[in-house]
Amino acid sequence: MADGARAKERDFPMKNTTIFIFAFLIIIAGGIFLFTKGEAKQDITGNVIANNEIQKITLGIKNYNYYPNTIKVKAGIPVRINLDESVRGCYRSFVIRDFGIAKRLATPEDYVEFIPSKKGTYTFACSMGMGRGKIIVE
Ligand SMILES: [Cu+2]
Repeated sequence: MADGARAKERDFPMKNTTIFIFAFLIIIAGGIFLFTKGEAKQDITGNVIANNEIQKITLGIKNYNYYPNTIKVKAGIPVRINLDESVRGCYRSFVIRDFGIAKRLATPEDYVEFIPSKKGTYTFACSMGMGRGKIIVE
């Protein structure tokens, strides 16, 4: 019986290896999925950091638009916006017309900065207007 089992193993050595590799890849894929999901969550909750010196906002891309696409900031405190690595192409050309901002943010480290002096609702967009959102200054 033991010989029979060993013979079976020898007949299908590739099959076992293939199954192992598949299982391994599925685990890796699952890990990457959870990891990137976790990152996206951080962007949502940790978006605006107002320490009375600067309000930092990181925008990503979701459903072909900036995410979040409505942001709230406090008037009179500088706002710094950068775009994470999910933002590509013309979405990296960032425009806030009301504050005279039009800049290509080539990397996630690049940013635009301005002081939202007046309360109100303003529009931000990419240079072609495909992606757009609102900045509510309170
Ligand atoms: Cu665009």
